[in-house]
Amino acid sequence: MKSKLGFNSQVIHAGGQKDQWGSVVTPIYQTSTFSFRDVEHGAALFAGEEDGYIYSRFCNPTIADLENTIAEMENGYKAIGCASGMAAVSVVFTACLSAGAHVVAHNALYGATLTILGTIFKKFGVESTFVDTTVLDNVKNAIQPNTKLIFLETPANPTIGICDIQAICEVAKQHNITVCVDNTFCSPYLQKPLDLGADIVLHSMTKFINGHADIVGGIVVAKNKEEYDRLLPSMRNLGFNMDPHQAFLARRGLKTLGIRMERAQENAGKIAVFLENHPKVKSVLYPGLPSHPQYHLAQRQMSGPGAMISFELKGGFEAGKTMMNSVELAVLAVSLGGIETLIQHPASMTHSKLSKEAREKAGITDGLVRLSVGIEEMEDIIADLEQALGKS
Ligand code: LCS
Repeated sequence: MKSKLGFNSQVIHAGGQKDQWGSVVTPIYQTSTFSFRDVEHGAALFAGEEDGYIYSRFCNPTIADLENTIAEMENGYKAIGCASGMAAVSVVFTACLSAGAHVVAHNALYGATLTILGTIFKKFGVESTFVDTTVLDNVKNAIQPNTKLIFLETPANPTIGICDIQAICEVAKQHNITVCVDNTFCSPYLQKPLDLGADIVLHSMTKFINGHADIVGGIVVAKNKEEYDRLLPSMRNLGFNMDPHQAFLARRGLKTLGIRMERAQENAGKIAVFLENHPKVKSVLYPGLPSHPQYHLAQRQMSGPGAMISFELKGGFEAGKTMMNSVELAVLAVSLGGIETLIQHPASMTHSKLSKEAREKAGITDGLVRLSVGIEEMEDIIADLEQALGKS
């Protein structure tokens, strides 16, 4: 029955941990450890011969509820809850890479993902090639005999570039390369990378999945048992685990993902058109606009264009700065995917740790402004942007 349910029914009823009281909502199991009935029971749990909980760094019923739900929403085998989106990224990198390995990654990933590949993982002997993975030939040309991982973000942060997941996975399979897709901008409501051939999908749950800007969290979903068994020890042994309270809030936020995304997306579609027609705006990047470079791919690959917009003003950075300082309803803050509209400047904020050259190569110009559209009244968001643009 459950597999036939629509998204909003599934996201509410999936997962769950039955307890002796019949709690409708999985409670917060605020415990670091779980008692064993006897030595034999403890040994059986450690040997994996019996299901159960041992220690909250390994797993916990509240976290398991969230993991099981997201694995189901992504059509994956199992999921691994993590302390943050960056912990999820780190689980993937530490599990899939070792000294001498090579990564092909999109050149417009979230700033910290680019930074750790270029610094921390480089220090441990991992080489990375950053290319515009929205062009399939760039991916093909970047592959080396030691390439172990292709890492994509689609739509990418903050250029909203869209990669052809299916085509890239077909190329990767020919070379026995793992493909991981950071699905943060879409959430499983709009895109299911595992169905398109990816091996691993991850999210910063800080964004759309939780949706209320009150936690930081991440999750990795494996397509099969083999992939899960490869990923799990990184989370457990390196201590990238979630906290049960954080998992509870993420699970609660997840229940309304579909209706939040529908509303934010509806707002974003109208705001993108408003921006594109505004005389002070030079360009708008939004997958729902026919002017988006991968508009047709977005229509094929995603079930909707989402709620993230990037744009540039004709007056460049100075005009964008005045605009961001003038908004009254929208909040000048990093992060995204919450119920409130957020505006930020990637070159000086989320992507400031990259060199100017790396930013320019990736299309992150100094004038680019990123808008995460919330679920407020669309007219109020537009009125706010209108008055702020009037000052810029
Ligand atoms: N992946 C993507 C696509 C992200 O946008 C972020 C964070 C992460 C991973 C890391 O997730 P976290 O550890 O923060 O949960 N993106 C941010 C942004 O654009 N502004 O602030 C954080």
